[in-house]
Amino acid sequence: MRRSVDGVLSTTLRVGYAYRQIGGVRLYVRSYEGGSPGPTLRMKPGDTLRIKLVNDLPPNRDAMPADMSRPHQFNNTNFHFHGAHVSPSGIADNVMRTMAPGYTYDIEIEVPDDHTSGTYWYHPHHHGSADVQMSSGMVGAAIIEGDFADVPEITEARERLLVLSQVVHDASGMIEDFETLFPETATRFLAINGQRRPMIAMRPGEVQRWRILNAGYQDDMLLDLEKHDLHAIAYDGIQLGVVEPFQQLLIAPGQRVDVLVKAGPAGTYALDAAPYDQGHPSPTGPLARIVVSGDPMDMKLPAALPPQPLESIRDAEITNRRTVVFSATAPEADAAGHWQEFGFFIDGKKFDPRRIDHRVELGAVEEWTIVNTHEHDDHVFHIHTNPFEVVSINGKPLAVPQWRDTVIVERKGGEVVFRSRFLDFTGVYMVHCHMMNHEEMGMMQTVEVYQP
Ligand SMILES: [Cu+2]
Repeated sequence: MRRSVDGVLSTTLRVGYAYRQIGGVRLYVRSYEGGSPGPTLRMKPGDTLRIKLVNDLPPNRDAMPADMSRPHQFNNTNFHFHGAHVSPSGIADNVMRTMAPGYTYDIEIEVPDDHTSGTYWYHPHHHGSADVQMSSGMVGAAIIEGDFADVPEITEARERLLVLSQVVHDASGMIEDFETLFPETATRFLAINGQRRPMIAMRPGEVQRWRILNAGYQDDMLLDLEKHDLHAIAYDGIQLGVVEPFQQLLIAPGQRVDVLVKAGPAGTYALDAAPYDQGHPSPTGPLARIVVSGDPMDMKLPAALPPQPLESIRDAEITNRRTVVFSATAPEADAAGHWQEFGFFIDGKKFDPRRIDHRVELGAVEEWTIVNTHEHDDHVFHIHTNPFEVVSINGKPLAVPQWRDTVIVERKGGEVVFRSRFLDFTGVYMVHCHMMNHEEMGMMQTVEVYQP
């Protein structure tokens, strides 16, 4: 864990190959600081994040392809602070930077004083290599502290961080070819914090707060904790205004959910990824075992939460509307197809970093409709820099609109409508599918926010 001191979180992140032992398998993959996940960054609103990123990977062996959306040059990297409302320009959260092997780069990100507090994360975002690097475990949590300060049932709860990942590797325990990642059956097993099926200890009646991050490179997970509800208190780092209890909770890649768990009687309970159909079967299997034992505690779930921190966007605020269409082409035998037979598009086009797809005035308040015309797969919409308020899904208005930075858009014409304020920062940033196989193959656009 790396913490801010006197308003500055100063750290090195070394990117290099490392051996890892996980679930009885020996991997040799790209990593942050030799581990997976990378170090957890903890800061407060108003802090400055100052990172020296040392790219110790070997030189790239391949030349740039003519088609940018063929995965390539796996040893280039950069840094993205997912979900943060920070500058996308210069040496801040700028995913257009190339951090080449053999060089060291400074990153400096100022977190605004009024930033929402919650569970965020970081990962590489270089087009061509991000998927290979994230599936190798180059992911980490970034926690902005200070939420629920007036809710003792939450501040007194023991906190745990659960970084979910899909572990994937070739016969040599490496990821050096896109074919290791692409078939929809590619995942070998699921892990939490780089461990296969770890134990989580609780006492009977204890309430714990779990910060859950789906850092898997590709798929949804339907979380199921045997005989226990998961009580959601925040999505994507943004506090909810009411506790939402779930028997099963779906989390897409890129999303976070903070939950309270109140342990039942002594015993061992399974935390699993349960079957779910996202167009292909989501990966299933054991995630952790919860061992409840010891002296009982009488901890309570909060009866109420304070109002959520972001003001709902009124109809009268909207200055513009636009529609964004996710689509794909697939071979007839979808699941068995080779990746080169697929195409992934937004508004009918593959990603081109030289093209600006959306120009938005600074201060605009927009309503976007995201449509997924792909027959085979749900997709996962994510936009950088500003969170959005989901107001309807598949034509049905939400009773309580939901602030998010990442949302599932269902296949066969699924539709999500959200509103967003484009505040504080100009620059170019990304809209993309957070299923990294899709992003890497072109399901990404640029947004330029400009000062009128
Ligand atoms: Cu997708």
